[in-house]
Amino acid sequence: MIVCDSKTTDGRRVYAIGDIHGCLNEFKSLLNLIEQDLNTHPVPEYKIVTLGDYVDRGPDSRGVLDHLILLQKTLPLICLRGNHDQRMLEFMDIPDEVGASFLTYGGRELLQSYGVEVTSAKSLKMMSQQLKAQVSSSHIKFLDSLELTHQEGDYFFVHAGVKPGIALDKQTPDDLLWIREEFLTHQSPFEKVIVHGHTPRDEVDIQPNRINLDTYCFDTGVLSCAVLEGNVVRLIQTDPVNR
Ligand SMILES: [Mn+2]
Repeated sequence: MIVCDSKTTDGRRVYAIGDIHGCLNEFKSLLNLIEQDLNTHPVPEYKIVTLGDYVDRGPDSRGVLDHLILLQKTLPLICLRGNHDQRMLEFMDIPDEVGASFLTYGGRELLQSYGVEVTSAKSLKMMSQQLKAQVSSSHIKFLDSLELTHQEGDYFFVHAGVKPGIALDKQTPDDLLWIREEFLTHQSPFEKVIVHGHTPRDEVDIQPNRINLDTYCFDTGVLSCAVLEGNVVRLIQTDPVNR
């Protein structure tokens, strides 16, 4: 438990979840831990914010999207957009512009989760068309609906980060989805504490001006959640697995 200067609105708790990347089992385990936490520490109002990158790399991108769509019907869930979620949409529209790097950055596993076979004999365009044929309209609608940012009290939630020196409401989608070093090395305060993922680290990284919740779940099995309430930050994480 860490006590800090930043606060959520009184009586309100936020569970912020890092990059899931197709790890449906870990996501379900984490949701169980959150449910247990809500039972042991009841609160008048709470929200769950997922920080984007639902697809690619891990084994079940399709299952993660199905589960998020289901949960949105019953939980106070806010799903933000990650660069990989955006890439998935782009790959279905403009595969040649996205390029073959799509496959090496986890797209291979994404395609396989939708039953699309990846072989060197197939063009990107062909795989793109086969993916489109398999992806249900509810998944497209979900991906289209993802917001770039969310705010609660003194916290600003976003997938990658923000560009230093630019007001939070003037950031470009490109920076919000992709920024790394310029944001991560920035030491001074931002307008709010930035809660983000995108750049994986061995441990949750809690700095005075930002909190990084991406802990390589697709590789380590550790999916991380920050529980923000009043001026306290707690962590909930799934156990590591051997892959
Ligand atoms: Mn990312």
